[in-house]
Formats: sequence, C-alpha cells, structure tokens
Amino acid sequence: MKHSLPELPFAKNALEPHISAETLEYHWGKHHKAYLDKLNTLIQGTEYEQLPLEEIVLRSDGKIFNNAAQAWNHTFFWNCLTGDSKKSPDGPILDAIKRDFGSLEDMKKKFQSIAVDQFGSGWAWLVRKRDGSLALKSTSNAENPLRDGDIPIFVCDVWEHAYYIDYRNDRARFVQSIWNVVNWDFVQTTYEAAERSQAA
Ligand code: MN3
Repeated sequence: MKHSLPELPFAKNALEPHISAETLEYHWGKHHKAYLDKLNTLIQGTEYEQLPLEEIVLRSDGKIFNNAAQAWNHTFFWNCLTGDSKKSPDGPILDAIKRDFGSLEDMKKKFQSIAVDQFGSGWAWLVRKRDGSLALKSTSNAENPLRDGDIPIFVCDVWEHAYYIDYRNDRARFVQSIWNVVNWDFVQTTYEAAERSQAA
C-alpha cells in the first residue's frame, strides 16, 4: 500500500498571517512529503507493507515508526487548522474542557506552557484518556499518544520547521498564534467520535 501526501484541507495562504504560504510550501510540501516518501521506501518487503498508516504507527518502531508517525501527525495537524476559525468550541468538548481545566482560557495557558517547555522537536497534544478525561501532553520527535492508548483531539507541531520561517526562534509566539486558526469543528467531531468509540 502506497501512502500518499494528502491535499491540505485549506488554501496555502488561508492561514496567513499566522502561518504563511511559504511555511506550508516547506512544511507540507517538503517535510510532510519526505516522511511519506521515506515510509513508502522503508516498508517495501516488510510486514508493514499492506497496513494502513495508523496500524503502522501502533505496531512499528525505529525508522518506520518515525516516518509513519510523522506522516500521521502532520495530516492530523493540518486537519486541526482552518482559515475560518470560530474562536471557541461548543457542545460536549467545551463542557469537558471546563470540567477538566476550569475554562477554555485555562486550557490554552496550560497548553502554551507544555508546548513551549517541550525540549527540542516534538508535538503538544490535547488527548482524551481511556478514563474519559481530557489531558495535555507533549511528545518528543515523532511520538504519538495513540501508543499510550490516548486519543488525539488536537495537536500543535513544535518542531522548528513549523515556525522558523514566520517566527524565527520564537516558539511561544507561534503557539500563541495557533489559536487564531484552530478548526474547532474538527476538534469537536474528533472528540465526539472518541467518546462514541469508547462507549461502543
Ligand atoms: Mn512538522
């Protein structure tokens, strides 16, 4: 099974001025693509060759895991973004955020600190844990919360390639700006699907 680069779910300039078209040219067009190209080469003739991407993320290790998880993480990241952000979620996820963090603003503050404090390359996640609670976690390099049984609900890429063109070394300003382009409809849908999958 060949894993191909998905189209971005928005126009390349749709996230400006928060994330530039130039960043996306590199981040999606070169970095994300490179993970898929490497993955397709690495899985040839292995037990992973016919597996869907998520299964490879769950089962592999080493180089295959790194490239598969980076491919998965980036597709999820793009889906979390939109040029037409509605600024706040509503429905069950907003209730869950209030229950587990106090308020949306408190969740954003805590997210900001784990994203900025992640040492080196990685990702900052909002996840739904097996016990039904929401939690924030940062992971290094390609690591994905699915490996711990947590379901990703939202993510921000904090590798330098995510922000160096637009913000240079200022990761904090990049993470702050991400709230302007969150696709809360996707985040809500993902949360509601996670709730249903556990209830099933
Ligand atoms: Mn990236």
